[in-house]
Amino acid sequence: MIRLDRIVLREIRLPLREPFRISSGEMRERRILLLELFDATGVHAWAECVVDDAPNYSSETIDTAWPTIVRWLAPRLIGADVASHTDVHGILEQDVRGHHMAKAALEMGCWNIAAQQAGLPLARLLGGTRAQIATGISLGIQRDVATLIAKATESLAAGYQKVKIKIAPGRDIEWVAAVRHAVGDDAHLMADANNAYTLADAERLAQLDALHLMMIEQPLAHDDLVRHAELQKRLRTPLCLDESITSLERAQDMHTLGAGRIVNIKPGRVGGFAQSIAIHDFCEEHSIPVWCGGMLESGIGRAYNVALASLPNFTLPGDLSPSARYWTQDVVSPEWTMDARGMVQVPLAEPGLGIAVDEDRIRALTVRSEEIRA
Ligand code: OSB
Ligand code: MG
Repeated sequence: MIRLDRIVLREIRLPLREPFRISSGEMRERRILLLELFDATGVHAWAECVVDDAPNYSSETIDTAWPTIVRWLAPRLIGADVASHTDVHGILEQDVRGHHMAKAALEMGCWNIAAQQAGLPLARLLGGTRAQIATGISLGIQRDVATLIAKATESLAAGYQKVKIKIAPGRDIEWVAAVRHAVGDDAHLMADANNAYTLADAERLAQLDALHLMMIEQPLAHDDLVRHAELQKRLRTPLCLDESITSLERAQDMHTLGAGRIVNIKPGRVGGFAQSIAIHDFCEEHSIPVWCGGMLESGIGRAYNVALASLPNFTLPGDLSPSARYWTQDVVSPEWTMDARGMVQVPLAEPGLGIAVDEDRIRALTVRSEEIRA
């Protein structure tokens, strides 16, 4: 049983080591929303809400998630007896539309509390079976092709098992072709367009077929399925949906319509772990591979993603780069690392997240905080 008696929200700011540019915007510094959940039994959980400053990935931002948690979501949990962590999704979903990332942060924090109460590593509570996760890198849009080639080459040399190249009109076929030429036919490459195209671009996108990519991620609108289905008919390369898969039902629709053949699961985007597992299970039943996406999380959010990615149908490398790819210093210790084969270890030695949160550093980085009590 979970009974929260206090939740603390904090905003910290962490500059990215290098700007991260996607077709819909650029991030230089992350405004990170962290939550601390205090259970009446004395168990305590850090959680991360994966919103950013701007609504260019989803409609949520840190400035929508914060008041939504304070006014609408946290009051449903604080002081209430919640029989199981698996009930939290339904409690938060009831008559509150959208706000998946805000809901997910609370829900996943409750799963962490339940894991600690059960004495289980979070990965085990989720049903994870892997002890290490294959990792890919997501390369933002670079200043020129030469820089992109250099980064892709370095990434493969460092052990990354997949290189995802962000594309946009004018920075697509030629750029990806140049990388393919430089790294050879065996390297695992994919492209992510973050909604930069329309169906009118189908012929152009079909030129990517010649580059035998693992997949093309979310070429069309963030909420589209029907046009992706039309596009998939015209491409040999599998489409992978990210933004469009906001729930189990959307994953089912993708399958029914043929709108994609792979799913990028980001727990924040779908409202937390219960939906992530439901999507994972549905995809497994229908032979649709999944992988865990990222939202430039701090080491805290990364711990949740790594735990999720240990489930059996996460058969493709996740966007789970080590801390040093993003930050000069992370907020967890030890920081997340990857071995020379591109593997990240799942923390299995302790209950819960299994990593130490650097609370002093978080306090020092906090630019605003708010406490909600019963
Ligand atoms: O589309 O997957 C995306 C980051 C922010 C918003 C959207 C996306 C991304 C990434 C980053 O690709 C992946 C990572 O966290 O390394
Ligand atoms: Mg994406």
